[in-house]
Amino acid sequence: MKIHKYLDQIVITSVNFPTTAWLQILRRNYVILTLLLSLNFIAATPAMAANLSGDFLKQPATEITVSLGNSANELKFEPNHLELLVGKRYELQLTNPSQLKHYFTAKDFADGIWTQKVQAGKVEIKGAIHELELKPGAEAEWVFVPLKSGTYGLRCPIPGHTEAGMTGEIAIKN
Ligand SMILES: [Cu+2]
Repeated sequence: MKIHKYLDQIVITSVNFPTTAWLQILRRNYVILTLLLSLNFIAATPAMAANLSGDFLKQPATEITVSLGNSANELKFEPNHLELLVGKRYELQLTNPSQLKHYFTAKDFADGIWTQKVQAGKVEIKGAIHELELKPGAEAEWVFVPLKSGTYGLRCPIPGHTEAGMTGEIAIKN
């Protein structure tokens, strides 16, 4: 398990936390990564997911790093095109080396994959994830297996960022 020493707290939105738990989390002043989770869990049934995890967890994950912005604060994903294969296990390392907040938003892509986990600091999140928010200096690791071929759009929806070219494409092939 990778633990980034400067990433020890995250906030999960859209999950029903008791209010007090929320307040405790929000009081931490070094929250640097927010994961926005959707509660629409993936189309795969629990039985499918169990099978998938049994079969797919055995294969080593292919590591891919995508940088959200860069140290020159250019508004782009690097790389901005990913090619993935159905049935392979991937470990997507997301980093934000810029001084700006960015999102990794890939709504349809999230419906075409099975997410094993998203890990940020000491917290692991399970379930379908459509959008990740990375504050400056944040890192997150997304482990998944593509299930459906297709070409999926990627963008950072922060006002002005998509328009400036902070977009990308994720191609899943059979
Ligand atoms: Cu951005």
